[in-house]
Amino acid sequence: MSARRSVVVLTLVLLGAIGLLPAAAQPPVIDPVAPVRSYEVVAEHPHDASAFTQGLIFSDGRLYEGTGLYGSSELRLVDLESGNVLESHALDQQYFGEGITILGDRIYQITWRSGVAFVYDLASFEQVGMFSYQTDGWGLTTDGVSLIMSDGSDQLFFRDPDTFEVIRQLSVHDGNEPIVYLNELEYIDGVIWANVWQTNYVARIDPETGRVIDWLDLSALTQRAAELDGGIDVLNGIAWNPETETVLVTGKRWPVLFEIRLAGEDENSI
Ligand SMILES: [Ca+2]
Repeated sequence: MSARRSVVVLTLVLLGAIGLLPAAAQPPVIDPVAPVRSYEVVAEHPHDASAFTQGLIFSDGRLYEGTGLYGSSELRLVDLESGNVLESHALDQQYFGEGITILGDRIYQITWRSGVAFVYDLASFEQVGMFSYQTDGWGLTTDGVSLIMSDGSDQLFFRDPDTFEVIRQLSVHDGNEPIVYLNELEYIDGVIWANVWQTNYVARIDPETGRVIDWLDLSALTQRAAELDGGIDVLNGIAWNPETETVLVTGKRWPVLFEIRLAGEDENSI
């Protein structure tokens, strides 16, 4: 090894050691301890294949989507049947949009690395508030009382919707194994659903203990989306439709949004 190359290697090692380099680009390997639940696909809906989906929520018969990337991050109202964008609010290009959720007449949207959460009026998409926080922002949902946020680690943060203060923190684990890269979230009938970034797995998490109750392996959906469009990115986006008791799932740049239902037992029981 030349002296110059040694310096480069040493520099990279030092940068890696102090956390300035991204973690190895290997997707996390999920080796489920908890059972893997089966599901059925109820319907396929069109989805904007240019949308870098980061947040998804269905409320009062309406589908809302948060998209990411610098310069193309938006909050959207989307027509489920056609996939058309009905309304949108663009974020300033310095913000990379992430998870969204609705509580009362407010929509909350977090950002990836800006430490900023936006609050909008649900009906008008007009910004009515703003909060700051210290971590990355990845996914967001609500149990109807607190906001629940992921930051790419194994931690979920329960936050006061009026102040954004952390009320409680939850360590997510399957058996004894911490589950990192928790991404898009959805609170469904007392269970937190979470995409695990760069995998096809969705963890269903007990909000009291952080234990993974069971898993969904959505590889078949990713495969189907890839058949329709070779340019897709990862699975991301979970929304609950309480009227049909179905779950809407999609991914970043997926041309399709799937409507699924847990199979094998009543989805209200865990
Ligand atoms: Ca969601």
